[in-house]
Amino acid sequence: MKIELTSGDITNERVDAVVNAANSSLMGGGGVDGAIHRAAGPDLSTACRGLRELWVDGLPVGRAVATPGFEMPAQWIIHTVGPNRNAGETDPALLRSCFTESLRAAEIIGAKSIAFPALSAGVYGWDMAEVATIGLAALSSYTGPVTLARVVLFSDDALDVWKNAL
Ligand code: AR6
Repeated sequence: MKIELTSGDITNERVDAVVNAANSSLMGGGGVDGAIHRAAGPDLSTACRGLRELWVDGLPVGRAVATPGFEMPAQWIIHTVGPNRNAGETDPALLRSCFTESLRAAEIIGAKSIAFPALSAGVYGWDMAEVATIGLAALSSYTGPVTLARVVLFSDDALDVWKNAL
């Protein structure tokens, strides 16, 4: 799988699937989650409410589920819940799981290209360099059918951190 690093707004990405840095409720929030809900339009909330009928207690940390992309350029949105360091969730395996489970979700829906944000590096309080190391380790060890993973950083500083980690 090819790994690309870029900066920008992930909601503009023309890939098969965009990964959302969601929370367990799946009902939206700030950061990437807010931007994705705005860009996808109100049908996304309806779809997420439907998912909550399957995940009545919310989506667990480290798991991933897909919805359509609705009004976004991407065909799919893969919602994953990163560990919240501010709530004491400091296990790197949970963050790695977000990357690997998102790739698994991409396989299930047949997505060949996927865009990731810096999961857990915003509201959830993880250090950007640590997210980059964990994320890139997960992506570079992937051997399945997804052919492109693009990490979309929200600032040039964040992009530099990921470039250094790569
Ligand atoms: N495109 C790309 N990256 C972005 C964008 C964007 N449009 N917006 C923010 N970032 P965060 P988390 C960067 O907080 O830490 C929400 O309320 C941002 O600068 O979106 O996993 C959810 O509902 C940062 O580097 O995700 C959860 O409650 C990175 O994306 C919680 O926040 C991740 O920041 C999840 O927190």
